[in-house]
Amino acid sequence: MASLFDLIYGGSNAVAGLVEGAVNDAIATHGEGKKLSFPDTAYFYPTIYAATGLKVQKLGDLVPCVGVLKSLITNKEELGDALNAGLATAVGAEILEGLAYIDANPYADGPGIGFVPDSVIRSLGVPLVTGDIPGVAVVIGKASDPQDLADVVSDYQVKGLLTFLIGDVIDQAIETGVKMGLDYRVIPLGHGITAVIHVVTIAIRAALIFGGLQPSDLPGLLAYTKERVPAFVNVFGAPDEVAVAAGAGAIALGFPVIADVDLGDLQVPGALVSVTDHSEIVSRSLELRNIKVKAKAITICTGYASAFEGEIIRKGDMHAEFYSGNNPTCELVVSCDLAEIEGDSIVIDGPDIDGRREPVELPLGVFVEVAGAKMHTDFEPVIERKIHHWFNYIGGVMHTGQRNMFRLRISKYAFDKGLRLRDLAEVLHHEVMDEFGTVVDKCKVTLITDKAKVEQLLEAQAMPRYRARDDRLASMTDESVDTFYTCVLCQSFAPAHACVVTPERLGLCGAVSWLDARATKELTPHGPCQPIEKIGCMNERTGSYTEVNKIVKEATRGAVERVTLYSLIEDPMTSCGCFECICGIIPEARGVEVVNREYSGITPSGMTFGELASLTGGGVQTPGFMGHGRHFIASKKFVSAEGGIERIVWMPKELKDDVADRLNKTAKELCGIDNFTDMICDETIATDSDAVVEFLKSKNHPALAMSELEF
Ligand code: SF4
Ligand code: NI
Ligand code: CU1
Repeated sequence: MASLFDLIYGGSNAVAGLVEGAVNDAIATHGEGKKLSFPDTAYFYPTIYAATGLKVQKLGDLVPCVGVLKSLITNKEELGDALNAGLATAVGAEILEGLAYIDANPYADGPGIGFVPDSVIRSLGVPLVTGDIPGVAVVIGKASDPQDLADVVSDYQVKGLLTFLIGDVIDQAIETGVKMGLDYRVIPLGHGITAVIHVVTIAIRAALIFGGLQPSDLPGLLAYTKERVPAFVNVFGAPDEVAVAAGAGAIALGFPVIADVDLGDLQVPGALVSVTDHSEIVSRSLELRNIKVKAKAITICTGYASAFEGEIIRKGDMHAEFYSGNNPTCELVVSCDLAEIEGDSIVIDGPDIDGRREPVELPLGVFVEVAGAKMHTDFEPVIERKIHHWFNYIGGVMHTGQRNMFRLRISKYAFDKGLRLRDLAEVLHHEVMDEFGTVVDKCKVTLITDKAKVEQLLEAQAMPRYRARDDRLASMTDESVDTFYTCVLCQSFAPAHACVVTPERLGLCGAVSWLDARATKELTPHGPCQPIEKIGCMNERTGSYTEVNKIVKEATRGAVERVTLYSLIEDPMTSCGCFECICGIIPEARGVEVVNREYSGITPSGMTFGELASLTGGGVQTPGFMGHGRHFIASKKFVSAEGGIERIVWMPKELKDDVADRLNKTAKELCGIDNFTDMICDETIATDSDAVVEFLKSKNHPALAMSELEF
């Protein structure tokens, strides 16, 4: 048998030869000046950029890269050298895949999706830090038995892992009915082994996006992927030498490789391991990468897992629907005294979904009573908002919306398997006690499908409480509280970042409001959210406090010394990378543009969201650019140090429409402007800054009359 070195060098030299030939051919065909890029990224050829700082933008830029690649392959029989040859193979794969993108998207016909855009990586930030996605599995090759492959992938799916498929396993997964797509956390990349680079660049871009890694810091890059990206590789079938060389690249990044063939003494403990029994692959893989999966200790006949959250149930597939458009509905969590909660902890009041003609349409009142010494009415909406997620985790159940406006569907499949309303109630009861056990001592879940009773609940209890909560939220200002909170949840991949969460400024991911932060502190006293006493105000306009600075400095271990709450220019808040929006100045318009992650086009600053976003992140402060949550846009504190919302001159249309009601209300209150969003430009009007200014003039936009934005 060939030695591991023979295989790695055989594979890496073969790839180097292929790359050199392909680059020369491409230059002969297209010329050195031919432009090159992967779609929707600000990081060029990410592996090459991160490792060397070289920005590949045209074919000629690849010539020195080929040189670097060849110099990495020493053919020396040392582990370190062999791992470098593995990295060279990754660089080679990146170039070969990149060349395939010349003129057209080679993955346009699917099923593999090829290169993954930056925006998807940003969206994965929060689920990765919360442990909602506990790890990343890369599955390569062809399994001897497709069903074994399906079992492994489904097991990862149920455990919430994100799985990438490369090679024939894609067809095997399709054939065995594995549900695929980002929503299902199973992503086919491509058939060729070089497609593995599309998961490698995710890990590498995570280091650039979240880790604050500087390009050309190769040791820093390798330390980041090893310590902070919980990925591993499963190889099915005997790998050829190119696959082994690629595997060496994975090992260099810190990702263990688990093969299902007996590698004998080719094995490297902890890094390259044989597991020939397919039923042990999942557990051994998780163990090798030290991935802990939060067990969902509740059994539901159709399965219960966060990976089912994105499941869509179409009209034709549904057995029953509870929809606010057709019937009275509401979801309500109320806190009460322990003594007030009586009788069974689960009650179904009204008809279930049996014995009726499909589709069953019913009213639904979801009424959850909670009691506990440490319970606070402010935690009610925090718990209530989780109902959406908990229902969605149930296989065969889809939930959208909240409060008195929602749609809940139960599929035919789930009904046939035996799923009934009682199961839904059990899930809520279990999760409330499990997740909120620190504040909830007793819980009762009542699902009501009797029309008159739901109407009664809606009118007498739900609507008044929703209104009271909204009033409380609206009255909650930064002035009205004496405590702010930090959130450092994202430090697991952005170690230098801390968010400061205030009533009027939620965390930049959009998922952590001041109430959430307060509840988190209560639920996990030593957890990610810690109080900041509101003392030591140095500048009211910028929102600068000695205490905020002190706590942020501690929380970032000295990385960030000063942040303001309300300024875009003076010590703006840092970003981890998973911001919903980014705000950046447009000097010629004396204003700012606000761009959401989903918008992929160009903006008046001349940059895309991805390019704007690459200016900040990893805990770095970049005056003039700042990440923030969607909800912050309509806040009276939005860049208030620079003049507030009147500075907003451009937003993508979708974002503008989404925030219009609230933003217009704020504009009316603060500056007496009616329909402010009509003055704000969007991509359907103009993206060129001169044309934007013309539009603003025609609308008499207030920003034009404001002072210049200087920094
Ligand atoms: Fe991460 Fe900030 Fe959101 Fe916390 S609030 S999860 S630190 S982005
Ligand atoms: Ni979610
Ligand atoms: Cu984050």
